[in-house]
Amino acid sequence: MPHELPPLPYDYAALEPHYDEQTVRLHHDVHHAAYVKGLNAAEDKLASMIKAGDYAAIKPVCKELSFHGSGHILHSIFWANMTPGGGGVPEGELALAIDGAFGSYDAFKAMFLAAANGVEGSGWGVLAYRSMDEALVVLQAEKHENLTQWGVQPLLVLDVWEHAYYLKYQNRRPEWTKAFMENLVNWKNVGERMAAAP
Ligand code: MN3
Repeated sequence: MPHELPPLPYDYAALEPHYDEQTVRLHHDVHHAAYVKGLNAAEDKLASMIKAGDYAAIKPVCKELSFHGSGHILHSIFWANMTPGGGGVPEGELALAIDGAFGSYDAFKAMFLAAANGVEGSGWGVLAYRSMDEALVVLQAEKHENLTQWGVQPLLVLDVWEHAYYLKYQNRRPEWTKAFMENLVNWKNVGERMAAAP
């Protein structure tokens, strides 16, 4: 089954003024769509290789699978991680887990923003749940797939590719990441992801 671009869970302009309509439209309809297309193309190539029994092109196809597949997964989480009127602080089990892992929400927020702001080039700030030791971890992702750990479930992902913020925030990445944390995060969605994490 080919992968499909998930519809936005809100209108294009719903995250204004913190996330502008033009960027959301381009980011979802063009950039995210390209990762879906790239993932489908990579899977088509895999199917052709299996059919032909010829794996000479396996290396670039594995790279495309990793890059486009991770891009599709992270963007799908990213849209759901935001909501109009979002921000504030987490509640319930998620709040307890964050306090347990990082000491306090403020300490987590400072670390998450530092990680996102410090990504070298294009990438993501990521809060993930690691089932091996039931831990919350903050990670940076370069591109979509580099610097991760095996076996973690992304809960909160913050896109810091320039395509995610440049039209509105230009080179001021920390303004974008602060606006995301303080005005856009859907903590209910993040908590549901933790509860559902294997
Ligand atoms: Mn993006």
